[in-house]
Amino acid sequence: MSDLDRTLADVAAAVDEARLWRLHMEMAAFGATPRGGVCREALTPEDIEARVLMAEWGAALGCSLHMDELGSMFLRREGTDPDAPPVMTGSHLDSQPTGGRFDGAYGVLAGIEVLHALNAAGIRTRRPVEVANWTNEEGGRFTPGVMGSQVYVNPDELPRMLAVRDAAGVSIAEAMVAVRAALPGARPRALRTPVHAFVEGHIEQATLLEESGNQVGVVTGIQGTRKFRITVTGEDAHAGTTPRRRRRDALSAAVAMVSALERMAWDREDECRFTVGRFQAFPGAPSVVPGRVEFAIDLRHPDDAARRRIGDQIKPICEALAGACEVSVVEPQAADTVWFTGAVFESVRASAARLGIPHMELLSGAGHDARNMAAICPSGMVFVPCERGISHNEAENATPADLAAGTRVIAQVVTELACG
Ligand code: HGY
Ligand code: MN
Ligand code: MN
Repeated sequence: MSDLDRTLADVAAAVDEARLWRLHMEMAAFGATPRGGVCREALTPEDIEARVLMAEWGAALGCSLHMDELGSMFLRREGTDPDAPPVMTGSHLDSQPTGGRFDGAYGVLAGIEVLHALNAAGIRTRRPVEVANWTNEEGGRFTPGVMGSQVYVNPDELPRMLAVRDAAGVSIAEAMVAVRAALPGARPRALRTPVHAFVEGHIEQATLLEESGNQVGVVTGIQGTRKFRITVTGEDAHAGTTPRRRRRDALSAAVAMVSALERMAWDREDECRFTVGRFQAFPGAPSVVPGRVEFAIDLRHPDDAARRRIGDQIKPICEALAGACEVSVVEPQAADTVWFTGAVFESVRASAARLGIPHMELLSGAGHDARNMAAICPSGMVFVPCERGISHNEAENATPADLAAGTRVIAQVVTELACG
């Protein structure tokens, strides 16, 4: 057995299933909801509490804490070569408003468990190892999502993102004041600081692993996405006195748009993912004809041409059905399908095989920070099953054994690439 093989065996053996589960349960306390999920939206007090706990865990493990201008955090374990770009793992601690205990948190906590395992096995890597917590992956409070990693690789987007405001009118720049105050020991991290490789652990959020009896997913890529924000503007009017012929009813027009768009996006293969996840009528009073409707479209498809064809029809269909109203269609975010190839993908696949863990290759339907990191370094993902594929739902669940199996793979990938 070579020295590296022995080191990889040691770090995987040092992953502690019970400790990893405890990390999850401690983290899940922040933003815990009565139905067993979490509401820990980006830069809220609950998110800040989670960040402080992550920083405390990192300090106890001998790591330094770094933070960039959008609040993404990096726990850094030094290697023998401090100038070498780090091998990075991690994900996000923010959640959807009715999120689960594992979406995002798993990737961060698996990274922290890797730090424990490296320390327990007494392994010195050449490259530094870093565990990331990317700001605002979910995009519920501040849109768009996957924001922290997007700004990290595209620093010129920082001013636009700092100015993004939530529904209460609070900007990210304003919310960041409390984050910095809570993490005074964080050292500044320049955006787009070089990274040698990035591997992200995540629950699958679908059922392929569970249905096939596999414990680890070797992720081949992330399907492309287009996000739209539609505003329909009519005129508030009295529900009792305004005849139909004089109405500029924004709700009636918006409902016709959504129905027509759903028909347009319907595909026999059930590959297209067309979602209207937010639909708000204003002023929202029962006896007022709505003068304004805002709704969001989340369009995803693995085939770039199909997504382009479907997405390009959205604006014309909305305009054709606006009637007496005006309609605006903006597209704040779009990303093509990204394919994971190269060192990280190969290392994930080799590690699952080496550890004898039942595994399969699969494409991610969900978006992740690894999509953005693939623009600056070899990137990849390790999936673990979640119960019945349920996610973005408080009932989200996973098993300690599956979480640990994925973490053993992440530990070997990080160690192999950091020793190289
Ligand atoms: O929406 C997504 O794909 C991710 O879970 N935020
Ligand atoms: Mn996620
Ligand atoms: Mn999510």
